Amino acid sequence: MRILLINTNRKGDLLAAPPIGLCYVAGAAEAAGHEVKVLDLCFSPNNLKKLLSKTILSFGPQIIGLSIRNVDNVNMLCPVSYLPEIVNITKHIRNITRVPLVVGGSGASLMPANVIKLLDADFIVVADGEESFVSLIKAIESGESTDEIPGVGRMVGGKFHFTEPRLAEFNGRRPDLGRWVDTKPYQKIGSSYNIQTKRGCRQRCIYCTYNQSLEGNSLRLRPPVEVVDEIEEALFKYHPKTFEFVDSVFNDPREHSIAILEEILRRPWKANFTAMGMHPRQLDSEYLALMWRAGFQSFMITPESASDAMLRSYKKGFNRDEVIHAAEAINRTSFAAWWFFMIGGPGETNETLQESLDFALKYLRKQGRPVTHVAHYFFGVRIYPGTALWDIALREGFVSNVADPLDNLWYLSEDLDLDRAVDQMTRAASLCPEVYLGFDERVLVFSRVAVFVFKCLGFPGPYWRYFRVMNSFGLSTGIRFMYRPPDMAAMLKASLKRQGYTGRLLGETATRGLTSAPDGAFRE
Ligand code: B12
Repeated sequence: MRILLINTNRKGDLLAAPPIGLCYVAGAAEAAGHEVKVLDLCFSPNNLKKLLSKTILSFGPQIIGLSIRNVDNVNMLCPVSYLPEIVNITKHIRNITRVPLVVGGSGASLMPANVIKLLDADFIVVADGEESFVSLIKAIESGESTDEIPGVGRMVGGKFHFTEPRLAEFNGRRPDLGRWVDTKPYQKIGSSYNIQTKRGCRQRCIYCTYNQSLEGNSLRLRPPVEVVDEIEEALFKYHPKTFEFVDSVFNDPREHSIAILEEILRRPWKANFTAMGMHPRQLDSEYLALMWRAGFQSFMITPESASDAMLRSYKKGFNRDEVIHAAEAINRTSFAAWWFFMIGGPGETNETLQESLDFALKYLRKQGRPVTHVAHYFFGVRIYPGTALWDIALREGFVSNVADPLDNLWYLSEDLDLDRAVDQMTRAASLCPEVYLGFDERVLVFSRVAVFVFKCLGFPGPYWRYFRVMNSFGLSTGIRFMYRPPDMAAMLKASLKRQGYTGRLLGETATRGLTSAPDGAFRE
């Protein structure tokens, strides 16, 4: 059959993400004997209608698959929903053709019943797409029932009918990203060539979906030789500047990641690597040295808090000392490390928040070292169905049984004085250029211009490492907070109100003012 696969993700800024998931699916459909075409809308001009019409009319697909990666940008202070544009895309496709429309991808898997209804699609595929999609094509082609296909859902008489996914071993598959997608525009903006070394996440973080509908909680490891063979092939075929490991947590299990790094070192070539979602546990000097030798110069690290109380609350599986040890080990290197902190989970107080901010102030400042840190603090924890946080949020009135999870739903601890919290965060950002706040995401719209400048100046990537320099410049010239919304506490409250929350956080506000740092280390 002729299968058209469309990447609907158009977030083409500094963090542009090549559609690796869609490429895995394209490869599986082709291997099953189908004629496959991939249409990547990421860097397409704004008039999508013309492009969609042209592609559909010339290729004449018999099935169309849409990949939905993000439903929103998970940012409480500058929320963006990607759904309206995706709805327009599906409507336009429906106007041209009535062939079966199948949606898949992480955005689809998170809340399948809501997404299929919103998009009026024929089928939805949850979690791994390869086998489910191929079985679905076969059933559609032969007119057989699709009802028992693992991972496939559809609307039947107004109700969502769904068969649980069966998560297969993860080996013997190659997405061959560079074959299906033009990776040059991604590289131009500073993005990388994606590689996945495993599926599944065995962490139990209370807010997270990775170990559930996205990848499941049992680890499915790819043989290290196979991973590095894929890198080698892509390196010689497509010459990407950087490879990025897109596993939920690259260094868990540690032994598997070590085997990959050692396999890279056994090869005769050199390449650059980065990873998102590094785990602070056992991120020691020995491991970092191995990463560096293998070609890493940067990575993202996601402790989410530096307070023991909050790390326990989030069920992160490590403690503050381990976060500090990781920071101290990174400080002895020349890496660029982008840290992520989530403010406001169950039990967060202004004191625990200050502990997380003091961590950056004490351990992540440059202080003449070659290391570069960016410490990114976000307000609010996004509430997804099926997580432990959803149940907590339900009990505390942040969501209701009839809440639509596609709405931007947020949790913020009722023990947090929001006005004070905003002051604490702003104060930390004004003392420390490493500190980057959720509302700074607004400046990402300028990232293409910034990347152009960095390139002209010959600066090496990843370009996010220059956030620190830009913040320093902003602080010294007084423009650092130009894009700061005027009343952030009010914005946070309005967001909670919109989702139906009526509790304590919307009551009388407590006395404004700065909290004192618990250890007094950085009070001016
Ligand atoms: C790695 C990662 C990143 C990296 C990406 C680096 C890169 N170069 O690509 C970084 C850190 C930059 C990043 C940024 C962001 N991310 Co992110 N990221 C991930 C992560 C951990 C893995 C994504 C991935 O590549 N998976 C590997 C591929 C193979 O899996 P897949 O895409 O799911 O594909 C499979 C199936 O979904 C399915 N499938 C996919 N497409 C299709 C299509 C059809 C037709 C079918 C049938 C099946 C199918 O089959 C595939 C193969 O089995 C996911 C969480 C997760 N565990 O999935 C979050 C995730 C995708 N990110 C998310 C978000 C929100 C973002 C940001 C918007 C955050 C921000 N504000 O900046 C940005 C957006 C970036 C962008 N331009 O899109 C959310 C999206 C959910 C949501 N709320 O919208 C996720 C799910 C995390 C979460 N919060 O739960 N991210």
